[in-house]
Formats: sequence, structure tokens, C-alpha cells
Amino acid sequence: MPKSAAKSIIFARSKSRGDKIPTSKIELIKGDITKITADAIVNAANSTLLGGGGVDGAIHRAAGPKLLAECAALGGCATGQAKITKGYNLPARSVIHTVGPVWSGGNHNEERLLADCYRNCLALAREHNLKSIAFPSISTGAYRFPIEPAAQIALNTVKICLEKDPGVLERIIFVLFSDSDLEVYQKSYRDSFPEG
Ligand code: AR6
Repeated sequence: MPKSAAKSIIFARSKSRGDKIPTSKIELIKGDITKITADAIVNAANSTLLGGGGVDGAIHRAAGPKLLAECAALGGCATGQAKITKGYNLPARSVIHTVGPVWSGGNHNEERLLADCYRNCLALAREHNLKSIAFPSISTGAYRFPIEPAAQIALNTVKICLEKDPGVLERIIFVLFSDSDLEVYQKSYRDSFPEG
């Protein structure tokens, strides 16, 4: 397991329409999201927002107990929705907590709900005037969403949001936890952004 976000594998620009083109950089890296310095990192939480395993556990451990205290006052979060807190001891200023769908075979709105997670995180980032945001691969661990469609949904949803609102977010980082997940995201990236 990598100890820190090390290599920047893809570093590309997503161009919007028009002459004066504000650009957003999308990066795919392998690493530990708790080490990322950004305006916000995203937590793949559960609906209680009271912590758990996986990336959720890692974020709470690194942020310290004040994060749990703030989360406890939020009253939970529905699947597909997102809520924001401070980052406390994390290098990231804020944490955006979102609740991905549990994979139940694919006929339970899982794809739409996963897209909602990315959309709602980006909407919160915009609302709070954040310029950089790092995502883990939401739902593809304990919630068992297959990685290939999850990567496609992640990248396509971000692409659509960037096209709608060009230049609002300067940097979007996908932090993958394994080489194989990174490879899947790289392939999806090439499909979603064929222009590079
Ligand atoms: N940095 C980046 N990615 C990570 C890290 C990390 N430090 N740790 C794990 N991952 P999961 P889910 C990857 O299970 O599927 C929790 O208990 C991991 O390898 O963390 O949305 C919550 O409380 C995988 O690729 O989230 C919920 O109950 C990805 O993050 C439930 O798990 C997501 O795996 C949410 O399940």
C-alpha cells in the first residue's frame, strides 16, 4: 500500500467552449487521500456519518476526534447526498462527506446514485468557493460497486460538471489506492477525455 500520494500519472486539461478558456486540471494518482493537500478531500462515508472502515476510517483517524464531533451534529446523510465539515488535523482544509450506493446487482439506481455523489460534492465545492478537490473511488470498496463502471461514472460526471461550469474548480484529483484501480481510471480517463 502506498504511504503517500506519489506519482502524478495523468495531468491534463479539460477545455471548455469559447476563446478565453478557463481550464481545470484533472489528475489521477495512486496514494493515500489523507495525505493530500487540497481545499477539500471527499470521504466515502456511510449514512450515519459516524465513521467506519476503509477511507472513512483513515480520514477520521488522520483528522482527529473533532471531525467525529462535527459529523455527529450533522444528522446523517442520505445516499447520493453530501455534507461538508472542516478538515481539522488533515492537510486538507475541508472534508466533503458523501454516501455512495451499496452495489446490489445494478438494478437499484446504483449508477444514478453514484453520479449524484460526484455531482453533489462538486456542487458543495462550488458553493463554498473551493478550488481543489480530491476524490477516492466512492463505493468500490466495502460497498462493492464494480470498479470499471464506477470509474466511468466518476470521470463522466466530473466532465459534465466541468463543462457546465468551466474554470470554477481548478484542480480535481482522483486518488486511487491500488495500481489496478489506477489503471482502470486511466483507461476511463482516455475514454472520457479522448482529446487528452
Ligand atoms: N486513500 C484513498 N483511497 C482509499 C483509502 C485511502 N486512505 N483507504 C481506502 N481507499 P471504501 P465504500 C479506497 O470501502 O466502498 C466505510 O466503512 C479503497 O481501496 O473506503 O464507499 C464507510 O463507513 C476503495 O478503492 O468505501 C462505509 O460504511 C475506495 O477507497 C463504507 O465503508 C472506497 O472503499 C463505504 O464503502
